[in-house]
Amino acid sequence: MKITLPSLALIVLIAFQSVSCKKQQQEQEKVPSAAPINYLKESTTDFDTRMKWWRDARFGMFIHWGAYSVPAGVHKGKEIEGIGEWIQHYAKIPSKEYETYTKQFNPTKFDADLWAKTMKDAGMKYVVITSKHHDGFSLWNSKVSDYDIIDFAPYGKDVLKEFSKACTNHGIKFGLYYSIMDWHHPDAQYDSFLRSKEDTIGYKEKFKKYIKEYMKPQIKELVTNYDPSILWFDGEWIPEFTHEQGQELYQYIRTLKPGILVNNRIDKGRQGMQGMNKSDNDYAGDFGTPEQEILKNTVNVDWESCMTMNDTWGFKKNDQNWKTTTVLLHNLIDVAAKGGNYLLNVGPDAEGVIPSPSMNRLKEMGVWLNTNGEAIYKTERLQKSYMQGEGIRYTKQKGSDDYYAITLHKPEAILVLKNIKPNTDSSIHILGNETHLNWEFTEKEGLKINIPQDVLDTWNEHSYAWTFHIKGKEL
Ligand code: FHN
Repeated sequence: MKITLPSLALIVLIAFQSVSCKKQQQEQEKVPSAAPINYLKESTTDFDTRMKWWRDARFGMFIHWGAYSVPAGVHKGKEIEGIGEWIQHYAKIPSKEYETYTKQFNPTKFDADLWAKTMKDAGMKYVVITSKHHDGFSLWNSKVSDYDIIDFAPYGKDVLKEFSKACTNHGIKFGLYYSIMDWHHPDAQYDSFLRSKEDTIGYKEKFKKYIKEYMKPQIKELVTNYDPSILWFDGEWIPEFTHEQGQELYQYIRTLKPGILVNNRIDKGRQGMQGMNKSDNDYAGDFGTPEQEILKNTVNVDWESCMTMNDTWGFKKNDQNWKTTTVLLHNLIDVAAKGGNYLLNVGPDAEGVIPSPSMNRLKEMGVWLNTNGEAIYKTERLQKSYMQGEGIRYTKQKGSDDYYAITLHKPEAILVLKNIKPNTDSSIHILGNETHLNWEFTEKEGLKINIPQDVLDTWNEHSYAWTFHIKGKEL
């Protein structure tokens, strides 16, 4: 081919470019990559940004579902004491025998879209579902385990994949529970009832292997394949698991997904069921986790109270001790007024059906929140006092002068509020009722709201609580 001047110039240009590219690449290789971010030392600004959606959400669903839903609290004809997902422990079932339940886990009635719509209609903004509980059975297609819903159980479909998609479709943030304690894996198998506490066979060393070769690969699968907004750890109390391992795991997870939220049970700081971290160390985890209880007072750290609707997390066919909708809503209101989140549990049965008592309560909570949600979502607690006596809670919309006084019982004809001073032009009404309520404020008596009899007469068994909306300031 005859090389003309233009093509010669082109060849020179290409040659020059390739030399400069190589030089630039050599320069870049010399630049040390940025130092890894230490997520344990996150700035307050970055932390607040990451936590914002969760703080605004206030209300989520906990789901305990797995092989334990098959026996449903009864083993060899005997009702077990205690929570249903601990049946292997309380009935002292060896793993091999327990696997007969796992082999029966075939939730043919599982309907991911119905679950997601149920949460949305209930006014729940996020969900945390058990990916693997203490029994070690994985509800997803894990490449590092055959003890999972694809390889071991007859169902053979990835419920987490279906459910995460349905949650996205309904605008529900998707979270995953993962148990550090594992009663099934040969390198773990901690169970205080089934083996002595002494490290008789080198469990501490074996558990390091379990973390490296099993737990971390599983966590990577969960974060990579299901893109959770939350990882909710549990079972951290086992003696083999250490504070250093918890800190390393937190750093590992945040490196996988920097914006993810992780609860405080990733580390060793939790003070039992009270759920908040001891103050004697810098423990990993973004929020405290009171369990089956609500903090007595307000605190300046994030927290989420998780509770059952009856007495068990995992399904028990004979547990009919359901909390009333009134109790459930009053818990939510109390938690929100104290600045916390409420994670309310359902335990679906082995067919994938959420028990109807749970469904009924969720529906009723959703109706109340549909009218009163502005007093719960995106609120903050009052600085001085979140409550007045036992029957009134206060909240405030962030960045506004919109205050809410929530009466947990039918009020009297004159409601006296002590914590808020209305703006002079404030129009006060009950959310869901357009009647303008006459009021007067004096420094001495506080705010007196007159409630006409015809309004009082609308209180009924499904009222649960009335929210008085007041534009003003905190006293
Ligand atoms: O042992 C678990 C229990 O099964 C359940 O998962 C609760 C829910 O937070 N957490 C542990 C008990 O503290």
